[in-house]
Amino acid sequence: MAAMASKRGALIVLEGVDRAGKTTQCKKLVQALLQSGLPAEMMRFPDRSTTIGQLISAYLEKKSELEDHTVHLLFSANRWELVPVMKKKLEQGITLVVDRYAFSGVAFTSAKPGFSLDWCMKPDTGLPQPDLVMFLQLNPDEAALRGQFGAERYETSAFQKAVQEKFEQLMKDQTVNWKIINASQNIEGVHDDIRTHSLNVINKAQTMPLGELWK
Ligand code: ADP
Ligand code: 2DT
Repeated sequence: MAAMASKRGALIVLEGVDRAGKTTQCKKLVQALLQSGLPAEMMRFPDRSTTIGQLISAYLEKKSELEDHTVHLLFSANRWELVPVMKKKLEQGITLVVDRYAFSGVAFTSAKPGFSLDWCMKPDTGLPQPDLVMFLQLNPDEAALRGQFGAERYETSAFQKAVQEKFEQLMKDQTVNWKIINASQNIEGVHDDIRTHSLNVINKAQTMPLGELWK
């Protein structure tokens, strides 16, 4: 195949605890980019539409039980199975806006007893490196004002607190381009911050090769 002259899209990830506004902001960002004439698509992990995703979905809905290491590896496999599609879209110049990624994978499993951060990071090592990871920071009291916890697995205040601590550990890693976003602003305020960081990184990514996560 002939070398593509076009510039690649950026890989942009939104992370944060439950109800921080990730889904709301991913949608708004994609809309804003499209309106500026920049090709963009949203993705989310877990992607519950695949065969692996359906196993994960049943587990999260508490319709099935899976051993903790096993489900961790399934979440990771669910990312790896989408890598060919992701790379193709990025090469086509499409910016991907992703609702959760390997950071949720590590934060949630390592919040369980007996799991080290190190072990949890291994299966996702080498995934496409995000050009930008925005962490939507929101304290639990404010999150509570946005609605009750749902009925899915992990949706308890004690577990979410442990997850938040693991995210804080992950954010010390300087090999990842973390930006902390104040998610307690109104929806437009959060969006303005996210859009500014994203436009910046979309520009820079055009001339940089896609990296490998945690490598
Ligand atoms: P997440 O994907 O992080 O769980 P959502 O985007 O689904 O969060 O938002 C959770 C709830 O909070 C939704 O009802 C949404 O409308 C509301 N919400 C999102 N962002 C804000 C905000 N900045 N201020 C107030 N409420 C918000
Ligand atoms: P939502 O579909 O509401 O985002 O919930 N999770 C997610 C993991 O435990 N490991 C992962 O790798 C990922 C991506 C976070 C999904 C739930 O699954 C958790 C909440």
